[in-house]
Amino acid sequence: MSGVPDILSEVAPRRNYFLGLDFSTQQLKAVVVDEKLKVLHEAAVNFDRNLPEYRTSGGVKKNGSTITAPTVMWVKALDLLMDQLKITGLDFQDISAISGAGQQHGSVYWRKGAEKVLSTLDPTKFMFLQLANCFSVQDSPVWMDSSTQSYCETMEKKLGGPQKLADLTGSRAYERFTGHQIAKVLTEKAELYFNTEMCAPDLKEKLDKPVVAHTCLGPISSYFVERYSFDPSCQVVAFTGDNPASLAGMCLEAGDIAISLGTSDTVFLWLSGKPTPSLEGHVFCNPVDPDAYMALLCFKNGSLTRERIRNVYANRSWDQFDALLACTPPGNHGYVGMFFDEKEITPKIQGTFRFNASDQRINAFEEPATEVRALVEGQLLAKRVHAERLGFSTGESCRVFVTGGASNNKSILQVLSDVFNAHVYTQDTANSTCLGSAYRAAHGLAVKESDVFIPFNEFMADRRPNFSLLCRPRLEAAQLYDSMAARYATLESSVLTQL
Ligand code: XUL
Repeated sequence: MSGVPDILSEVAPRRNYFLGLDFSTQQLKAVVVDEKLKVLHEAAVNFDRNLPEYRTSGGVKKNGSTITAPTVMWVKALDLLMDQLKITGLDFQDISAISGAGQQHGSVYWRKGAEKVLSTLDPTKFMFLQLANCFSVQDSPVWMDSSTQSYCETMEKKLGGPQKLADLTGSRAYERFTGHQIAKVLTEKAELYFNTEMCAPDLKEKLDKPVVAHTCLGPISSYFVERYSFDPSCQVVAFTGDNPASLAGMCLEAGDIAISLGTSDTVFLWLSGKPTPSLEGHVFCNPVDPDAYMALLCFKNGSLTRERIRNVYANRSWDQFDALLACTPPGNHGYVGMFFDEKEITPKIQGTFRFNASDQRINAFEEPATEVRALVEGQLLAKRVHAERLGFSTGESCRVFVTGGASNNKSILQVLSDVFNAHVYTQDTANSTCLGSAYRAAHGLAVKESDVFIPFNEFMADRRPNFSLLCRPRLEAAQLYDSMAARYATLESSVLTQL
């Protein structure tokens, strides 16, 4: 009827948005993207700053080599994050699918009866209040923990040695991996283990079948529908680890290498074909392609060590840190440093090791600038040396993609470009883990709706974020780092053999 407003046609149509979550060590982040995968909303909850009642430092609690985080803190962070997203103006009804990622290897121990509580959550109340008593172990071991060495040795022995274990699982035994953490709970706190709902015996029956990474697991729970007005059909795509999500967020192609400069520094590659796990690094499932894998190297001493050296030698200022780096030449007059504040993962060493130009170990460098350059060069040479052992070759045709907190520090990136003799790129949005989660949500839903697998890079082709060239390698410096990489490898082996 003309002249009479049609109320129904004025109701805004549901948009096709995707939500990505990232439970990192220090904060919980969210990003919402539209159909073209452009970022619309972002939110973050920092554990130390926004949840001081849990008394974490850098999101964790340290007690010697035992490093944990209060499990319920993560739940409270999710409660706060959802409220923050609402304040940004997001209409949750527009979200078609969600996926997410988390720091890898952190384990959550659900107390007996938790499943029932989870399935009957009251949408008028915060989740953290309802789940407060649902964890048999209150503090979750996280990836920084290195307290399980004896359990690692036992497992390697039982399964026929480290290489056998790597052949079976993609990695030799590492302290932070969940199996050893669970074995520690069983041995040292048996009553907590037996009060946990989802653990052995009969584990196989208790767990759902593993699924390929892009699977839609089902619609979002009624708690979120009723509390935040999600559409009941909103799909949840299987979550993954932070590094795999970052691989998706950077849309890596064969031959590229990604370097994430964050709490931990990680180096990762897309692996096609049959993987050959070795005693160094890890082979993980690929987060977007069921026929491929990814290789990963994890360096525990990343940004926290850079920040410590900045605080001590550069007056807590990145500008001063950069100035000190700039006033020393590539090669640092032959001085080399290795700074492993925490027990390192690649390789397994702790301590600080400084060398002069004659490869002699010294206690200190004379100048703060020498310390700063030794740190930056040492960290980046280690990445090159260990990536080459995984089969990676440097060279002008290779592209290095950087992400993570330090990826906007131009002076560190120039050293990276020279050490790898490669062009260094970054994406317009540095937040690749969160973004990768949102992309995985969109991709997972697209595959479900089309009923055939769509290769991820094809799906992303006209949607991937722009990336820009940050640094070009400088010929002279790159040549110098070729020989320095070999020298660094020899010095590292000498440190390891002296342990
Ligand atoms: C990888 C690893 C770290 C964490 C950081 O194996 O332990 O990169 O995932 O959150």
